[in-house]
Amino acid sequence: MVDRQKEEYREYHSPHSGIFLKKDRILFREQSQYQEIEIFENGFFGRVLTLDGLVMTTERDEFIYHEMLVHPAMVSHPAPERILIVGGGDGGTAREVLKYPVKEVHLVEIDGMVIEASRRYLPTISSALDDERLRIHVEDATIWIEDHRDEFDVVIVDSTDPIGPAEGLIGEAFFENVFRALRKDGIMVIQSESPHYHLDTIRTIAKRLFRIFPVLHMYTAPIPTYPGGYWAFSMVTKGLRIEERQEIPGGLKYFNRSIYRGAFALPQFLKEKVKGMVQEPF
Ligand code: AG3
Repeated sequence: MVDRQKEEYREYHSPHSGIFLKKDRILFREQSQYQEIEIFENGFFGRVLTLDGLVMTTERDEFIYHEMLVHPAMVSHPAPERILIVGGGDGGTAREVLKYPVKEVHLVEIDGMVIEASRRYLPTISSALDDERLRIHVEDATIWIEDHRDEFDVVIVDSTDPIGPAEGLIGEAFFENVFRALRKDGIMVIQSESPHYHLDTIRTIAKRLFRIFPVLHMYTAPIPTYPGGYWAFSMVTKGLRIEERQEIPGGLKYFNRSIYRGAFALPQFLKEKVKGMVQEPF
């Protein structure tokens, strides 16, 4: 049955297609200095966070994105102690990182209102934002990182689509600064958009990373509410070979050893697009 009473949320992924979600209840809607932030309730996906009308995360499927953004890099590092999260104001990435015995996590989010709204309306996602190992900096990460050299074991870029405020986060200057901010065995991972809708963006990200980092891997995961329901992640190192070096935390809902070994296997159309740049680690 069609429920015409409720406002419908639509996100266009192309001029011809997209996703719709019923807004059962709007909990938060505010224009920040950077973007429009909205959190609404949906009968299937639970609470949904959108930024400028794009789905960032939902209570039902956020575990796939956040686990897949964090765990492949964390388990691959020989001793992940100092971690940098770029973006990630909802706290989901920090929650996953803090499942490891890390010493210090820095979260650099440009928009403080995303953090405040998530603390208030997305408690299961933002649950770790008060952990004493976490330091939050409400700043532009592209500038913040310039003063940090040889400091981090893992850098995780949990950004919005690379248009508007997040554009600089796929820039070569930023990637160079990340290279310098990483310690010897350092790993960076960056969410890299949809193989179905953003294949050219994926190639651009790969090209820029490949110019700077000697090792580039890519992996994918199915995320129902993102464009195409299918998402890419790029992972780079300064030469470190990827292998399982940390124990996988208990209680995860998506990531496990088989996913770790299988996720880097790319479908042919994506593999061809990043040929000569991306290697499969296993
Ligand atoms: N960051 C990636 C979301 C991109 C979704 N894009 C879109 N809906 N067009 C999510 C941040 C969650 N911590």
